[in-house]
Amino acid sequence: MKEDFLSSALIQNDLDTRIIGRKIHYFQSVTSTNELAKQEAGQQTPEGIVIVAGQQTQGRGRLKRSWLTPEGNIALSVILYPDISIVKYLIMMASLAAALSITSVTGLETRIKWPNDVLIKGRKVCGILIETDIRTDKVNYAVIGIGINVNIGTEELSGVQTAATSLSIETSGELSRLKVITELLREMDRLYISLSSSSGGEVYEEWRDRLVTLGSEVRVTAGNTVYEGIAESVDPDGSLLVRGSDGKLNRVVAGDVTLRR
Ligand code: BT5
Repeated sequence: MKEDFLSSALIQNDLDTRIIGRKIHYFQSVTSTNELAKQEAGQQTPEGIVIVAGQQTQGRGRLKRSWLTPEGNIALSVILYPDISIVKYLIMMASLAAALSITSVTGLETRIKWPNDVLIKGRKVCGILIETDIRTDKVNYAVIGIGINVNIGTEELSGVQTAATSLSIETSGELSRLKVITELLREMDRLYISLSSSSGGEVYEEWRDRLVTLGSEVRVTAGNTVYEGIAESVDPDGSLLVRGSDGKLNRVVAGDVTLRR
């Protein structure tokens, strides 16, 4: 299960992307690929460099939560210097690229739970953490971190509180992480180029159509506020619109969703 070999050269040789994956730095194990990418980004490393690891000892989720990355997984972070106008689309681009690439490699149906989880049959298989450094109107950098559970079993996910799965659990067999990585970087490259050359509308629509959240009864925790109701739609800026039982429409910019049905 764990002999699925990876190296910077192997990943690089399989890529025909224009921006994302210009240079690959592969490590067998790191603290957090986002942490390394942020250090590199601060030194003006060229756009599109990707830090990949097969294991993280201090993988991070949002709000200081942890992301479990045992050996056999994929953790990667991409360094970008986008225009401020497309920052809001990065989460859509990343979750869509992850969902599309997983489906293309495995044939499995994937859905997105707002804002950043990729699910297979309702279980989380991929998480995304975007960290940006923005000063007034200038983006110093954006680091897009993606974690995908690939060749790990249920026992390795037993520490996770929420419903989780991996590609090998869902396909009952070992997968090539190289294929998953190259397909993911190809999709990201395609979507990033389309974002830079268009208004982002296509990426928004494709992301919206894959959201499992819409039309469902939800409970959304945003800081100290909890919204309950029907997730009616998402705005092009990524906010979730939740209709409460009092008929009021609440706009949630960031939060955690629990699907109630
Ligand atoms: C996320 O946070 O889902 C973002 C995860 C981002 C991980 C990538 S890996 C590459 C890069 N480097 C990093 O250090 N991070 C990024 P959030 O929505 O806050 O979800 C975190 C929650 O997911 C945890 O509290 C657990 O309940 C659950 N979780 C942790 N590890 C998991 C795993 N391997 N699979 C499924 N769920 C997990």
